[in-house]
Amino acid sequence: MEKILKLNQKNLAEIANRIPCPTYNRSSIKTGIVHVGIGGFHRAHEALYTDQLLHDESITDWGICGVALLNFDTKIYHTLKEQDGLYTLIVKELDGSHTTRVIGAIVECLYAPENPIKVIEKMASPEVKIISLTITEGGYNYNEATKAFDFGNPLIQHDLEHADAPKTIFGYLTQALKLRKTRGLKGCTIQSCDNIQGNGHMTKNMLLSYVKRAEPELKDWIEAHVSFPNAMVDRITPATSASDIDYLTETTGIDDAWPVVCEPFKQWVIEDDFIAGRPIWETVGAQFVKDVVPYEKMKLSLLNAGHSVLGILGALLGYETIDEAVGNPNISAFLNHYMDVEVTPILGDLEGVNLNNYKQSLLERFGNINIKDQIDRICSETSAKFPIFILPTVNAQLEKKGSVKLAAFVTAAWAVYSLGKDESGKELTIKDAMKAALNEKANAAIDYPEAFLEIDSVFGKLKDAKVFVNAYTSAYQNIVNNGVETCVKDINTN
Ligand code: CS2
Repeated sequence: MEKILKLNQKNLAEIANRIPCPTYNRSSIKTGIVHVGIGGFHRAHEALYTDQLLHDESITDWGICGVALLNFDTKIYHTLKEQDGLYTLIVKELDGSHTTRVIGAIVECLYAPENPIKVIEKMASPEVKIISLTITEGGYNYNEATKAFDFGNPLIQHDLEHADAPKTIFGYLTQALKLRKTRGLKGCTIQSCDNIQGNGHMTKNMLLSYVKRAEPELKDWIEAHVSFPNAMVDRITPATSASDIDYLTETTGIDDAWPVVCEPFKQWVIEDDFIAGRPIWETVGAQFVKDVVPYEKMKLSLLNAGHSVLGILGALLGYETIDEAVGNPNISAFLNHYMDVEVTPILGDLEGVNLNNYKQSLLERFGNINIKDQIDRICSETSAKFPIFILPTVNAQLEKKGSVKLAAFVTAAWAVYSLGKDESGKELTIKDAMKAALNEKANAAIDYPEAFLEIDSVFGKLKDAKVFVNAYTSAYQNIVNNGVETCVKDINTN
């Protein structure tokens, strides 16, 4: 066994004898991007693209400052800090092999709860041209029922009262942009990398709603000096497991406290709207397009919704990983059915995209047995995901009087799932900011299935759509009486 080397800048030259490492001089890279949310996805996606770019020696302006925004992110912050921003990316190929490399694009790290002013100053720094975000679907503080920014959120109330010590992204961005304005500095780009339809528009709308209340005179400046490109981001990035960490140490002798694991596929389609300039990410595989909306729609309603379908049905059947769920032919047939019958008709023609190939490739990606993507991860925060991944399809189908039967079935399965047990009676681990409300309504649904649809912040006006409610109610009774697998077989053959 080779000597164990702790991953950090000091050991990098020696580690480079074992696996590929950054060959650029990290200490000469300036920070051009502040990224908020340094979980696995960012590190498998934007940070990787940027790392590849930085290998071109002429590019020295686009290092990343990773910001951990929440108390919850303490561990990842300290890990990255100790490792000088370095981490290993382990790509789990379809044939079972692994491609492993060290990523060096995160050249600084900050922990917001410890020093909010430092984060605000960094975001306002003239060399920073882009503030990018992976703050999760729920992080945008959008309420599906009111279709507006949720001022009822206590953290938002806190930010309105404590401008210098914010807790949410809205408080941070507002203060940083205010500094830029008062100092006569240029604006910047705020780039969402979250799974939301029109994520740039959403970011802008939510930020401006907050600004109108917190700093009304800043609004016009933001409109004129800040851009918010939409983007579609894609790479399946499961949570890192203890065995991934052991695997790395055993096969390479590298001790990395938090490597990132991901699938080989990656995609990033971005609107070219960067007011203060941008890295030439297109040279390392990103696509810049005029209109990203169709790509987002396709990805959210097929990949992300497909994940939720497999996750919810799979959880009830006692599966732990997505490949197990899609490996059940009845479940994969149901998913195919959902994609073909309910999603495809609302997508229309996507220029340059072969939808059949895309759907086929999704099944292969979901089926990657080396990824072991956790159903717990997929089902986490479904209350924030459902309105984005599934509801738009349902609403569009309702509008054109198309089929909503399969989506209604998944919704009913989610109601049953929210009772907290799989079909064999085993406890489910539910991670959801709305867990208590979901559970309460799920219990009420035992006698009156529609009760679950009364959660307006998730379902909007769906409870008023008779066709959906009927399909949902009969699916609910069916699942309770016969179990998911029998129902799914039935649906597939009818
Ligand atoms: C997943 C996504 O969280 C989820 O439910 O669908 O994290 C998905 O793996 C990524 O969006 C893939 O790009």
